[in-house]
Amino acid sequence: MAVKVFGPVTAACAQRVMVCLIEKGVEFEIVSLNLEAGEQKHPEFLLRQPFGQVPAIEDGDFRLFESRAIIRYYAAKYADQGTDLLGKTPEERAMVDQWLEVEAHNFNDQVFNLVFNILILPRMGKQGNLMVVDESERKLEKVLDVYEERLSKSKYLAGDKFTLADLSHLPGIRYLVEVLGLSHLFTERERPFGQVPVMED
Ligand SMILES: N[C@@H](CCC(=O)N[C@@H](CS)C(=O)NCC(=O)O)C(=O)O
Repeated sequence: MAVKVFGPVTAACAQRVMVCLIEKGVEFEIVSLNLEAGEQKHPEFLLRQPFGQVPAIEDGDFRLFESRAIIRYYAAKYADQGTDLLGKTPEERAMVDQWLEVEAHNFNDQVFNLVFNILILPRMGKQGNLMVVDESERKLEKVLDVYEERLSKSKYLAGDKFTLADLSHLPGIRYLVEVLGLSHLFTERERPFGQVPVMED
């Protein structure tokens, strides 16, 4: 039975889950929610995700929310299928976890501020805060400095193989480059983080 992924295909957090399922060769179907209409806050969806956000998955009787918990689950459940996204030894796995945490707390926070102020607020007829945009871009540059240093020593973030750590960045990078037009954040760097494929729509 195909895994159900709740969330519009355009939502970055849902894309994190979809790209992982694609890498693992797991069949899935999208149950699309209209976020602008607030469907994620409807009582029946709150039973799946009590904070009223996407994504959530349903896999037979099993339900899970939080995109990074979901990708860790599928990388472990299908460890021997598709791309190995976790690493084999405890040390390799710990490196993947380390860079996944960096993505969640250092990278994603700034991407969220940029998307919110440049895209979402104007869509709601409100003005984005340019000071927050400037500050977030500066903070993001510093995170990317760390990545650039790291990528001068290893091919991918967690080592010499593409893992969940890289995969988890793909939706955010796509938003920065394709939606917000901030490709200079990457292209002006010596190592533009460009060994990682950017997900197609
Ligand atoms: N930590 C959560 C964050 C989920 C999240 O922020 N989802 C956004 C879409 S990317 C959402 O549902 N936004 C609508 C809302 O918050 O009402 C995860 O990674 O699953």
